[in-house]
Amino acid sequence: MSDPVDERLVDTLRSARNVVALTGAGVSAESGIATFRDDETGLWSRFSIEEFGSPEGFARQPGRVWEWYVERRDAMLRARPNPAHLALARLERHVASLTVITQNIDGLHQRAGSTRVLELHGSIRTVRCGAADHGPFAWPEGRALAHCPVCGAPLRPNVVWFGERLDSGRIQAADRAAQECDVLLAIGTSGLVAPAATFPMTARAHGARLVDINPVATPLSRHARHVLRGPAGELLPPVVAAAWPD
Ligand code: BV8
Repeated sequence: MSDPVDERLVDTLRSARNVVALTGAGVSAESGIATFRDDETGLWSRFSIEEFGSPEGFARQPGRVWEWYVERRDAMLRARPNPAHLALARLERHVASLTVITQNIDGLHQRAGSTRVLELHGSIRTVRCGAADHGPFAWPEGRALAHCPVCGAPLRPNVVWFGERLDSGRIQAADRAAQECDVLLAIGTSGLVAPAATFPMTARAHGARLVDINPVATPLSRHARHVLRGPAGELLPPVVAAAWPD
């Protein structure tokens, strides 16, 4: 017998016009994709951020970083959207606007049917030159480190590493969506990485209600009006279904 849904949250969603979902690695956990900071299973508890999450690490060992992304890309291509991704795509059909601001590179929101997705940290779909502004290019065939067709430098995944600037257009669009929304759902993010972690506070500052969906509390939790403490794939779908039983 599942727990009764939170009627206050259902009312908040039903009366919302513009919604933002800020998602992190946790929204894809139930699709079998590793998060970064979960104990034991998190990527950063098994791999060094400096080696695999920074341009310096790539410059030192392009082949090892490339191989790490090829493994992660294989897992992402095998993965399927889970009920949390699908619940957001369903929610989009019932509100004036839903903007998904995601830190994830796996493309699962789009595969679930979400149409307005801002990929703050890039995407596993393409690669770009590791030395100059060449690209983006489609991911090359094979698994070996590939090289830029323009200048021959090692290719890199088209993602944003620590210390790298995010795309300014995406940041501005995310900031605007956070300022204009009535509700911001923070789903599966530890809320530790900037500038992504700033958007819930921007939304709150402009009067939005914050919803925290995560098995554990994060720095965002104390600002939340509603909390779903558990897996997003289990807790979000019943709330969306209760708001719009179509
Ligand atoms: C920039 C690449 C500026 C893609 C990643 C000191 C203080 C504050 C900030 C900084 C600082 N020093 C440096 C900074 C800035 C830095 C930063 O924020 N560092 C932090 C760590 C302190 N940020 C940057 O460098 C950014 N760039 O600021 O540029 C600039 C300006 C001018 C000129 C140059 C530069 C770039 C940040 C992007 C880094 N890229 N990845 C990839 O390979 O995937 S980081 C990585 O972290 C991913 O993108 C990931 O998405 C992101 C955040 O993590 P989460 O998504 O939240 O994932 P995490 O595992 O942490 O948490 C998962 C959560 O899910 C957990 O809470 C868990 O409980 C929950 N969960 C688990 N299962 C479920 C679940 N929830 C729901 N359901 C479940 N089933």
